[in-house]
Amino acid sequence: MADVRNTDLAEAPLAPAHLTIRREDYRPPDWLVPEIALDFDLGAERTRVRATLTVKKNGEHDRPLRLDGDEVKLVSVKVDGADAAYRIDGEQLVVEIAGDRATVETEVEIAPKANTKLMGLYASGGMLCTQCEAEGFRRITFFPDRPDVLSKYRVRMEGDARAFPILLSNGNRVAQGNGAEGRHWAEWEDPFPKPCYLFALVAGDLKANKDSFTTMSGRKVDLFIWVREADLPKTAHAMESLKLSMAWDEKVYGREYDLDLFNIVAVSDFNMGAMENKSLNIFNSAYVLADQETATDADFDNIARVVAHEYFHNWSGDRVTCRDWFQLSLKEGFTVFRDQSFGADIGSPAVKRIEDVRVLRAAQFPEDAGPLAHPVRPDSFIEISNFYTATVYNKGAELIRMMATVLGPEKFRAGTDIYFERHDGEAATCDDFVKALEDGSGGDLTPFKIWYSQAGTPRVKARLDHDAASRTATLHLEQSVPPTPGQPVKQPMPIPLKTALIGEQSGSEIAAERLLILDQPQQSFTFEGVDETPLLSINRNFSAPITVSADRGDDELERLAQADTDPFARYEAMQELMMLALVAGSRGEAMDPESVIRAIGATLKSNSLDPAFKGEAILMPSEAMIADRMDMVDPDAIHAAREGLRKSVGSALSDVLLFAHRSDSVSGADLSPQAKGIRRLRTVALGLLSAGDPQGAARLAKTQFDRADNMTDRQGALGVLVSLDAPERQEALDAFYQRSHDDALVLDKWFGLQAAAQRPDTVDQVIKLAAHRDFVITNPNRLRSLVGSFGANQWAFHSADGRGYTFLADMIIAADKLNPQIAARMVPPLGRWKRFEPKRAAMMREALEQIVAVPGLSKDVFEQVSKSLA
Ligand code: 0A1
Ligand code: ZN
Repeated sequence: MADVRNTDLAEAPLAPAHLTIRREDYRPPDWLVPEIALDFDLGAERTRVRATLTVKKNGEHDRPLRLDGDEVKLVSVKVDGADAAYRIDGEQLVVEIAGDRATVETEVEIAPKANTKLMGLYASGGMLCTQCEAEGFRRITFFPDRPDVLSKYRVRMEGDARAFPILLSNGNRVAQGNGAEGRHWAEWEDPFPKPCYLFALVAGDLKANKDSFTTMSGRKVDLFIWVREADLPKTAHAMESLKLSMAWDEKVYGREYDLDLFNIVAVSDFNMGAMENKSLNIFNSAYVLADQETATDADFDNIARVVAHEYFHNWSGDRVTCRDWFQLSLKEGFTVFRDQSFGADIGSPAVKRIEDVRVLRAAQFPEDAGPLAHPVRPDSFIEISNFYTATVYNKGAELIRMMATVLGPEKFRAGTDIYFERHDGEAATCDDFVKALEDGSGGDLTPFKIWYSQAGTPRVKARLDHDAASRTATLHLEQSVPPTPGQPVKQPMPIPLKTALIGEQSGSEIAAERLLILDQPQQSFTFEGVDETPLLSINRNFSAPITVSADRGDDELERLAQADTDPFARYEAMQELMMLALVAGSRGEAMDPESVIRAIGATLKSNSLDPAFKGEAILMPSEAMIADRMDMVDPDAIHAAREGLRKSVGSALSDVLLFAHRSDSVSGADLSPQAKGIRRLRTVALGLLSAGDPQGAARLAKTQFDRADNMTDRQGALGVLVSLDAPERQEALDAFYQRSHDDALVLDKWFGLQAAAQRPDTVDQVIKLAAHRDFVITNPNRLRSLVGSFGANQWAFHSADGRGYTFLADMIIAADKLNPQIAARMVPPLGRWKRFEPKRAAMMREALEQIVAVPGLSKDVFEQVSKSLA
């Protein structure tokens, strides 16, 4: 890992003790650890860990061995079997080694049950499990905790056979046996050298859904999904997703699984979605467990996505890992791109692209426009956990997608083949990845590297001039990249824009799609043979992660919403049409809803569009997305404008909306894209109906709720009801609670839906819910479902009296004492204060100041809050 220095005062004015780590300070490790043997004496209260490290000097130097530790109690240190001289320097154990090689043995004690950070070895629902990425291994034993130290692991664990009948680690089980007094043990060996962040151990009373997969070279792989016995029936979808993923990676990337065993374990307390530990993936139970009664279609899709993501990491992450944490997007951006492509291949590519872009716009664009903006490959950090961001993951995926678009599928595949072969067993960099793509394709990708280093979302202005006399149309493009923290001046970037022209009358493609590369501040492109008035279809399929302002009026957008030959561009025209009205309304200007009403009506009535697409296209941009278009955000004005437009649409189109809501009844067991699309459209239609006729819609929603044979319809109905003032609201909430209060994942939905309600009293409800007996602050899913959903509910969170801010600040302070990583993830809604009207801005700032004044604040929260105040 890079050297550490005192925090630069200019960057973080309030930094007392927290250190900034810089990419430019990277140095290779002084000592390598080719082998490690771990011996665990397991107990929830106390676990003893003996580690035997074979260490080897790396290069010529006389520096001691430095091992990282965090909250581990040191019992003893030996070098080559003898008591050794050592010292503790901060959190490191420093051992002088005489020669070039040695065997270093340490013994430590850790306390899994007291580990509320959920990093390292911790207890969850009676089982013990680990989470080591990014720097959790140092909470288990002393070790050079950095991703470029790769070791072969041999792990022995022993514990009570009744409490922990199942003992798992990475690789293969090589021995097991019974010990004294009801204890038993197992030994595991992983033949693949790996960085310590990929180490995993699980001990608990678990049962497996067992299956197998035969790889392309004919090897049979045993597959296990480990859960509590009662949850076994909910593992079928995860297992199917796993087998599909294994086959897909063989077919699309030529990547075969490399061991005879693959384990997935579900745990209910987990900081993130899941973790790709070599052959022992550990999952947040939310991304494993699903059945028709408890999971929505979106939950099923998310399970497939996360199972695929973790599985794909076996190559993009485990076999080829990262040299240092600044290279995180090397594995994450690429793996997200891979899981997105998988999702497109197993469902509808157009709808999948729309969903992925919606996530990017909702999560990454605001990040890139705010105080926490950072490049895909960051230059510095205080706490690496804060950099598992939408920028590193989703913008990183867009960057890979742009390079894949420019190269085309065959050349891209030739490049990834070289990447995997060249760097197998290594810790690589983002530059290595680009070089492999270049060597595989023969192309020059140097210009695209700026996407790794320059933060901020590029803006492109587009103007199309048609000259009927010369039958040409000229597209004038201009790009700019806004300043971001630490990057006041920006360079032009290469922006691949898939572009076509659509005939205003004919509605057909009058100039076929071209891939334009905008790489200058200003550039023009000419289309020949343009006889008809052309309409501009630009950034088709969202070929670049940018914003476009194309100066297209309502008529043009309405026409494109019906006629564009690219489904994404068609969706985009629809969204832009709504956005124009919403922005005008939010500014207090007159809002003419007629073109929106006509366009939504035409979309709903179209015979050629599938229901899933319709559901996406008519979904109104969120209040947060409208806010992104405003110079100064007034949440009340935005809310009023959006509700106003929803009401106009809901009233004017009640017939077609009722038809979309009523029609095509499908079985809840049917998970085909068609059935999912019908359910999606049904609830989107219900939402619009509720704006036009709240009482009538409350009755419809209650009927949908009562009759639902699946969670999608039930949650969809409740999601509409929670924002209404009708007796059906409370009835449905109570009924939902009754059905679900012993199912944690379903109860999360109950909390989340109420926190997302569009009501003036949501802030009061949320404060009450935080005192509810089922609210558990130590469980990340529950905390996210209440506090995360509330922070994303713009109108409620920004309640004019500032109580939303005080509530969030109190929650962050309370959560920080238990789980800093999760607490830090709740900071961003407060951080956007500069964009809000002055009264709210002042209160948001005050809330941030209140947090940063807390003594003993974690570096996780400190980093996010101090950067937000800067
Ligand atoms: N590598 C995982 C994400 C992950 C990162 C940190 C964690 O620590 C709590 C857990 C998971 C992934 O991309 O899926
Ligand atoms: Zn990942």
